Amino acid sequence: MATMPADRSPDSTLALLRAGYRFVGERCERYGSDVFKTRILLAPTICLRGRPAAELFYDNDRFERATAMPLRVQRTLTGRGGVQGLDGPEHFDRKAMFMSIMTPAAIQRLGQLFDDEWRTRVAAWEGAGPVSLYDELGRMLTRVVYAWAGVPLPASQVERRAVELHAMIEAPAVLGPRHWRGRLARYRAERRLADLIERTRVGFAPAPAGSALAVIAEHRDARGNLLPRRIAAVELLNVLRPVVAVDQYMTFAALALRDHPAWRERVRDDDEATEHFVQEVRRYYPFFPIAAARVRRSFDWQGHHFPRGRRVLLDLYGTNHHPTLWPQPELFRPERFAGRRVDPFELIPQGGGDHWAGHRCAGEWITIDLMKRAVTNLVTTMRYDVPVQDLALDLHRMPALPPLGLTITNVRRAG
Ligand code: HEM
Ligand code: MYR
Repeated sequence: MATMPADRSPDSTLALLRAGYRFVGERCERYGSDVFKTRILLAPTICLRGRPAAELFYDNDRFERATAMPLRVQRTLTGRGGVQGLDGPEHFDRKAMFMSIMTPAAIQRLGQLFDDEWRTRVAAWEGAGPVSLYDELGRMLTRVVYAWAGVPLPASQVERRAVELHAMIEAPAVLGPRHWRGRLARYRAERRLADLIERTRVGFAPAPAGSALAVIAEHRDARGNLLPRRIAAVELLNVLRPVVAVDQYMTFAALALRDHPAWRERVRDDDEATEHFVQEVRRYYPFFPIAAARVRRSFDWQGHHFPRGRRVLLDLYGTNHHPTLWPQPELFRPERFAGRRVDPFELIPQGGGDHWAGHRCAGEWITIDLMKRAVTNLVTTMRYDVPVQDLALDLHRMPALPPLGLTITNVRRAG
């Protein structure tokens, strides 16, 4: 058996929170290995990155998810009892519920709502002074996803709901008030949405057929049971929250357009170039850092032993920046996707493997579609300036964003 390189420190939880997106990658480079062991949350943990590692990690015979996600992540970002922590047939059934919402027609409807929203907002931005793109996109996506999902949202509540969903996204990997704001936001949102599920079930809050609210409220498991209403609320939040999180990728796309202005022309009227641009944004910019699982049955891999129950972390960011998969990974080069088959274990910002059989993100197609629309809208519907501001990404912070969320000025309608 080969000796697995080991982090020396008695516990690396704080080092992970401090190092952020580069935690696994830095150590892999130091040890000359894409596998090493460390201690996180006071327990032995194996960290992995790279294509073979991703293929291993998404093998359901070897890994399971129950109890894999740290509680602080469940209490803020994902909730408890939802699809992320299920295994086997239970996972397959719940995941099918999500995938049934993601039809091409439904994705198109969401995209159309977003384009309509964009047109309205550009008119409001014109002549209105500086615009914080990230904040605007957050409110726009909140309006759009609530409407799409069939969840009522009075205009006066949009700002509050956007803040609430952002609080959940910003909380899992920080200590202090920002973490507690995320917990409180989740507690309140789950209570409110559990009530809505109940009212939908008894017919007081009818949901449009095929909407996320209808599908989740009416879903029956293999035994014919409805989901407990609190869990239905967790799953509804698993649609609302991440659609709003796409604001972050859209902001990164706007940042990339500023830094690579030649691409403004290349993506214009060119769907393939837009797709390559969006894929490179998902590869290059930091978002979901790592996925977590536990060893289901002991096994050996590449000469290393993986004991039953061991927590394993797959470095998503590090795999998207792996030098053998992505030549010059630290350069933003959308053309790297020209003629390249997108392999399910190489480009994994939203997880790897199969959408139905495994835990790969249910919203990946929505994400790509919405990002493409944002890029097209940025280059065709308006002109704007990006004033001098601090746009440095802080890879130590999870999630990472430019500190003020990208201010644009002097917006003029075009096209
Ligand atoms: C799972 C990332 C958008 C719904 C995941 C996973 C990642 C991820 C890394 C977990 C993969 C794993 O555990 O192996 C992202 C990112 C997004 C995004 C970076 C960009 C904003 C979305 C959207 C939706 C969505 C738009 C829904 C409309 C889900 C669901 C799961 C999931 C339901 C759980 C899947 C399962 O456990 O089987 N996402 N996601 N996500 N995502 Fe996303
Ligand atoms: C979503 O809302 O599900 C999609 C985007 C969430 C991004 C969150 C980024 C920071 C998460 C750190 C979690 C560490 C997991 C082990």
